Amino acid sequence: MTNRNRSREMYEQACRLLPGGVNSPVRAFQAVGGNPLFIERGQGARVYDVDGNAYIDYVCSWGPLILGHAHPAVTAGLAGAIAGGTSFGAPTERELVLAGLITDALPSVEKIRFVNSGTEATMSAARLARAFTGRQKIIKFAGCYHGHADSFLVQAGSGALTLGVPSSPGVPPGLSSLTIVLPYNDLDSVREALQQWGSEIAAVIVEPVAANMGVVLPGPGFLDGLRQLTREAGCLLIFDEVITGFRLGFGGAQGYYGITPDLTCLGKIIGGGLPVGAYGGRTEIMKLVAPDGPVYQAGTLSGNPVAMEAGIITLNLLKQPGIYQQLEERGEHLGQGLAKAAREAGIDTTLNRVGSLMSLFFCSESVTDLDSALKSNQEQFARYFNLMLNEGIYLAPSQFEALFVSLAHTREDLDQTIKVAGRAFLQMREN
Ligand code: KE4
Repeated sequence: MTNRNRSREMYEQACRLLPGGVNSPVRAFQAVGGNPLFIERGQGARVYDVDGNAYIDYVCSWGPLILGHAHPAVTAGLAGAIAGGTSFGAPTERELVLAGLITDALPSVEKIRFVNSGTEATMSAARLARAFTGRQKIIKFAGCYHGHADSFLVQAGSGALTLGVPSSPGVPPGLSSLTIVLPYNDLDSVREALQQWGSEIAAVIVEPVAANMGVVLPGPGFLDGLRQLTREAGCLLIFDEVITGFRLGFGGAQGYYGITPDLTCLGKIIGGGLPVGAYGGRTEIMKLVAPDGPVYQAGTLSGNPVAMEAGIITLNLLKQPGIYQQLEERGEHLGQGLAKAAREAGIDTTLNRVGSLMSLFFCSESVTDLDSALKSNQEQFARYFNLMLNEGIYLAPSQFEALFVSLAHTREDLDQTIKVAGRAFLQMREN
């Protein structure tokens, strides 16, 4: 058993100062038991906890660290940026550079606004869609997470087509009733909802590859169908690409699947590990955003030059030829290895993967929506998580999160991970 005494001591102190001892709930290990690790530093594919233990890291800060930790170009670039000051509350050239990289990569994004998180991006996109259409209702999908803005902390009401109810205290029922929650991959439910509420729907927001119920891929025709149905209904299609943006390819999920959304929300990778979010779309819509137009949205640190620098360096490296082929090869090797190891140990698993983004569910059926994801054996996942952690493999501490592979993960790292997983599955079979 690895020594984690300092993490434990720090967590006890943290719990006196921070709700749940963390600054974001999923970090608290509540789904897998035990105390969270306190991380001292990261380097490449590894993180090191305050007790000096090393782990091959597949959380990658929940997606941003696609280059791995402390990439030399990023740390050098940040040192240079910081030397000139950290924030001015005024336009800087770095905002133009990152905006140019993103708008060149995503043709559907003619104009973009930087914010500080994915939550701000989706919250602002929803406000903008409501202003542009003059409508109030939003359709989202069960199991998709779009950050913690009130309009999205909503769960399906009694029936799929009923109006949403708050999924958190503090969210006004009056607001949540403007959100309709439908099953992911269920185009018929979208068709019915648009028939029932079409003239009131401002937007449909979707994770083009869902990654917050575990990874769930869009079924054949799902995204195309959303594009067509929203166009017919006169509402906007919002792609929440906070995770998929620059993860699936340099053109994001919209490039990978060939769909043109009306608005795109970004985060994570575009900040290279620093706090950056963004929303964007065609000029016809974005021109409504203040100060061009009347839709208010603002932020003290929006477009922060140091954060911009991290994003610029990261995207410039991702733009190099062959990068996404390398990520695909790594993802395929790891995914196939994990699935094979589970199969050989007689443990039922389902692997959902696209590129370097994947989830291993502990169930035998396919996972295509939240209901099927919830059939996964969460106790088995918790046992798997801890067996892996004790052998130096750091996975996301929840069945309903994703596994991220970075460019820093070597073949040896992946093979070591597969070997440890094989031992874990055998132990799971024994008891
Ligand atoms: P942030 O506000 O956390 O930057 O982004 C919210 C968000 C929006 N859209 C999607 C598709 C997202 O996945 C997220 C945030 N992702 C979670 C991980 N599943 C962040 C981890 C956390 O909440 O601590």
